Amino acid sequence: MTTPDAAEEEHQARFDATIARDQRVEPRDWMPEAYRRTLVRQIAQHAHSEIIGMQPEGAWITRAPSLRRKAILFAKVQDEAGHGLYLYSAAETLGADRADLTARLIEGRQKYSSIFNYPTVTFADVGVIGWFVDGAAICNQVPLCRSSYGPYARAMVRICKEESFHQRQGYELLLTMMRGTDAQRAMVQDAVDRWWWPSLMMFGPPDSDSPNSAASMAWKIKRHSNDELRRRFVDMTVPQAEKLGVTLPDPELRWNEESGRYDFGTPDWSELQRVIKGDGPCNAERMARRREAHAEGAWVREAATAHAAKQARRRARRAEAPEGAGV
Ligand code: BYC
Repeated sequence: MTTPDAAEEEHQARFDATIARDQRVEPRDWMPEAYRRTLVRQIAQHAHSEIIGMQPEGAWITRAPSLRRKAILFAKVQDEAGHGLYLYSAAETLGADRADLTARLIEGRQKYSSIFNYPTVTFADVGVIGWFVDGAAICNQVPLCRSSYGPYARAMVRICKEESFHQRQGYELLLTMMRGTDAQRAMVQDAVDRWWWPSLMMFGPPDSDSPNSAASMAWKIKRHSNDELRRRFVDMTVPQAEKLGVTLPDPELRWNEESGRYDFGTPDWSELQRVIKGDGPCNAERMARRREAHAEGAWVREAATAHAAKQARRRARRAEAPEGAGV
């Protein structure tokens, strides 16, 4: 007879082999509790970020300068709601409860990305969010399409396709503004100056200060370190800035012939810690709006629950009724 310890060891060995062979872990499979908890933490934070991330750009839907820009922005913000929903569903495959995850966000017990705690002051911010924030999201999330947990990796495939459209719409908006007036060009440069450093912070603390990285990389949830992804983002974005005709606000930014990559300055890590802890320019506003939206949606949740209960009662009656009774 197999003892509980031996069974646990066998499960662990099978899990380790799955990871070593670069195969996917699926919801039906045994997994270590710490792996499951790490995934729920990361996926929930990611989902919350998509939902809170609707706010900064959503604020410009009623003020978009043309019908075309309004339609594009509407579509983008709706996509973000969709991303949140795929991700909450992925978390549910790990046994998490969506209502509980939402409660954790609303009570400040779970995080969301620091980047959404900065204000969108002009319409150029909409373009820069598309270019930088969605660009950073692509750098971070394309490798997550190969994440070891199947439902997360599969959700990422569609999300990345949509992020790619988001990034292009942002860049195209900025190209249009740069072809406009001096005032419009100044608006773009100002938005670039404000969003550059917070965008670099999206990738998380430096590797030397990233407590979750070692385990997440060993489990192949994360495929690259925070610093490597930040560096890829800089390498990708600098030529785009040159083409656009804007300056990135980093005096240390320069091409390094030897490494074949760009060297760049150090973000203000104390600012990242402050924003993560709730003390960013818009944390209070974002959370207040999220709580308000949740309260406003209570009747929809109640109606959906009542409807589901009614359907279940009907199904039960039908199952009990003799054939042909017509219930
Ligand atoms: N903001 O050990 P570390 C989007 C936390 S949505 C806040 O390196 P990890 C979009 C971290 O959670 C973009 N918190 O952690 C939507 C951890 O705290 P806990 C969202 C941060 O998990 C709308 C602690 O700091 N993307 O693209 O190994 C419109 C230590 O960090 C941040 C994702 O969520 C931060 N920036 O690595 C447009 C991607 N950075 O949990 C666009 C998925 C770190 O221990 N997530 N923290 O209390 C990831 O790839 C990883 O979770 C991270 C952090 C790279 C973010």
